[in-house]
Amino acid sequence: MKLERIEVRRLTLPLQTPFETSFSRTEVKQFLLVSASADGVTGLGECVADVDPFYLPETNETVLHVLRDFLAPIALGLEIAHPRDLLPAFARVRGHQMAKAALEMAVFELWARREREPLWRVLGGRSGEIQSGVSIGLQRDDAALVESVAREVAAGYRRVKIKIKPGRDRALVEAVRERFPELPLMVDANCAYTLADAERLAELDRFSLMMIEQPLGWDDIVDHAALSKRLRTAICLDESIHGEDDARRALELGACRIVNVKVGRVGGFAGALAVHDLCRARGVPVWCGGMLESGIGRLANVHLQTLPGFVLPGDTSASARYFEEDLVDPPVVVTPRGTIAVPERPGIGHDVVWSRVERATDFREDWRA
Ligand code: OSB
Ligand code: MG
Repeated sequence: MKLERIEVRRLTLPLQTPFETSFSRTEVKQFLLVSASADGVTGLGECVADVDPFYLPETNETVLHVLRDFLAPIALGLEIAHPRDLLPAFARVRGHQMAKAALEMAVFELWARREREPLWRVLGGRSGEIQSGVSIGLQRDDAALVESVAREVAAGYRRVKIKIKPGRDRALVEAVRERFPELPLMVDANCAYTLADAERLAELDRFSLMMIEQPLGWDDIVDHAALSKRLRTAICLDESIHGEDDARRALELGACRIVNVKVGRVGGFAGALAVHDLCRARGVPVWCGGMLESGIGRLANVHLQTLPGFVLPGDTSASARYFEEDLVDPPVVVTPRGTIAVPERPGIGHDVVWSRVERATDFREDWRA
């Protein structure tokens, strides 16, 4: 297959409620959507970069630059025998995983549509349903957080993740635990601590958390290995894992016992599959993270989670928690049992509502072979 055209759009969607973490507060979702076309078929890939470099170094602007000047020319010149060829073809470009992923995911989706197969089949997954969890941002106070948790538990979610930061950790976890003693619960610090906080983090050990996600630096592995020796709670890495090599190093050094797989952070589906396979071979559980994606990226995550190593519920939850009107029809919904049905139709498997995509678009550019 030869690509004929690659298009990038920038979209803005208001969020139902602001999402606050230790590093940022997001009120509107602004993101790039990549389309790849060949043989009259188009596939879509949603980019997880943001306007600012506060989660990881890439931004919408750096993604646009790297796509236009480096990745699109490589992809347009390539004879694609399978979409897994793209990640190695991009290897000369160092880093820029989110840019690589957005284009690679578009090609995977195009491939699935051309083959008239749901994406999960191309990825080597299965049909059925996946287990759904939620990520709850920092709230006004502990009472508001407990209320939010209660709402999600009542909706059926299988596990709850809450965001913490220094000064907003122990008391908040204690308040949630008191009300929900048996709830599968975890925390995410988004890099807000240092090794000097080890004792404070060890105080969380008594709350039977499933894991603590990314307590230390975004590019750190060594300090996490040291911290891990001082905690009973399992460490899960998010920001630190940019591909298979990072996952291997982290596991070899004992920096984590669980890995959060985000397709956009590891350069695309090929990177996600490689991390998944490595962890599975070593008996390490993985789960799929989220980046407040629209239905397009959200469904891509649903398909990925049908692979057998995804043994823990991820952060993929219902569209309605984020957007009044999603870009896909039907939107992503969660059953009262906390599961999401895996689509059976080609590609991501739900219709894209192009009128909504158009309305949300404020910039577009395309490149041809
Ligand atoms: O650390 O997992 C994270 C959102 C944006 C950036 C980083 C993270 C998150 C989330 C939300 O936790 C997951 C979601 O609901 O999509
Ligand atoms: Mg995280």
